[in-house]
Amino acid sequence: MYFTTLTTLLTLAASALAAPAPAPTYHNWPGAPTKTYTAPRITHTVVAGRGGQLRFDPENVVAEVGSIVEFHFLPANHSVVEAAFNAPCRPRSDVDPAAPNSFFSGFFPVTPNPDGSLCQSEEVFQIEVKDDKPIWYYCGQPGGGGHCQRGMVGVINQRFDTPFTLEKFRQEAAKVPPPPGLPAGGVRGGWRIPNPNPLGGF
Ligand SMILES: *[C@@H]1O[C@H](CO)[C@@H](O)[C@H](O)[C@H]1NC(C)=O
Ligand SMILES: [Cu+2]
Repeated sequence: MYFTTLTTLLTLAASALAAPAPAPTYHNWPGAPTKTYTAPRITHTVVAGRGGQLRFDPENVVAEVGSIVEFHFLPANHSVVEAAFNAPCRPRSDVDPAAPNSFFSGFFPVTPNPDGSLCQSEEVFQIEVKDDKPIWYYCGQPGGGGHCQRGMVGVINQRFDTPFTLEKFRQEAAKVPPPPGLPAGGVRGGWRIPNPNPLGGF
């Protein structure tokens, strides 16, 4: 009896030790479904507004399928919106029926520290790279003539052997009459989560 109980306890203890750590749970914006990743992901960080400039940095990311691209936001009030290459400064969902859920991060109003130094948004926006096709995006801030029109655009997995270049995308963006289009329906197509590294310097 004693022996059986001991064996059972040891078996239970062993299985508890062997159990995989629970997958981290990422919460979306309020009311959105919770996403649980089933495997660890490589995360690529992109910073919007580094140095106070209307730029994403890096604006050209190479990311494997299944990895995460995480957007961090510095002052002023930036966003990230998915676009189609041939229609910059517009939500991709406006022009591509195959992408009704193209991503939009919402806006991230961030004010500089009292001493004027830059600080990060309290939240970040993550998207998952679902295939190896290029992902084009822009900042949807219409203020100041439109951040997209002023060159705040970027790409994930540009194909360097094609004419579809970031430079071309930026040139065409400059010709789009402001304001840039914003997706109806608010934040979507990704996860807006607490900033995992709010004190990280950028
Ligand atoms: C941020 O920009 C958006 C879009 O222009 C605007 O609706 C929102 O009021 C701005 N937020 C702040 C705090 O300025
Ligand atoms: Cu912007």
